Amino acid sequence: MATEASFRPALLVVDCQEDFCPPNGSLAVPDGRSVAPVINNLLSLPFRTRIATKDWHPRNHISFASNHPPPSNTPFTSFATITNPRNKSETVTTRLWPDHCIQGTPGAELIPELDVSKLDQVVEKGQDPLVEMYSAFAGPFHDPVVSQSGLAEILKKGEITHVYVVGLAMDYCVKWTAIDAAKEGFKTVIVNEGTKAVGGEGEWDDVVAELKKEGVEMVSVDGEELKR
Ligand code: VGL
Ligand code: ZN
Repeated sequence: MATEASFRPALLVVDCQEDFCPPNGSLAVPDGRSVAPVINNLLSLPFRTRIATKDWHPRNHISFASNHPPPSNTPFTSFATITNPRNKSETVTTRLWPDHCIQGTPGAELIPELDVSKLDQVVEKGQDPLVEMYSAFAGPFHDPVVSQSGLAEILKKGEITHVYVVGLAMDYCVKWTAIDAAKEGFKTVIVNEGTKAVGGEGEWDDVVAELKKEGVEMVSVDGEELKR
């Protein structure tokens, strides 16, 4: 009897958009554009499906500091409270950012260095003005309806077993997408060279430790020891 475990991998390319890249991105991740050649190499491998995500906010999005009154409206350092629209007693505190990835603007475009011809699908997220959504699967509330992208269903329909995550930013959308992928039951792996952090290298080790606790594995494309 054959007893091989099945291996049906998917590649998730998270938020490789102009606003997350130098030199002009409003929320540029240091060295963010450098993930493109690594991701293009991965895109040519035999994944069952290759899906890009786009942060896709309306102008009035709650994560934009510009939509909040002073004094608590400083990008990067101020926070806001957001409420589950279906359960007002469920709230989370979330960081405020410069305006970024506004639907239909140049900043929301995928970067031209990315080989989009190899993508099977693009999933947009973060459209609800009242909900922050780092994970490409769902918003921060444990709610079966609020801010669900449908990504889990797409992967399950494709009988995906393993999810490889790359893109921007390691400490926000890559992290929460990977954590949700693991929670959905996929064996989840982040490719080290395919991601960069908004916070730079400072908290990198903390993020990796948190991911490990959630069952997410880090791998390196060149097989060298992961020391960053
Ligand atoms: C992201 C901050 C705000 C990300 C998105 O893609 O990591 N970070 N929105
Ligand atoms: Zn965003």
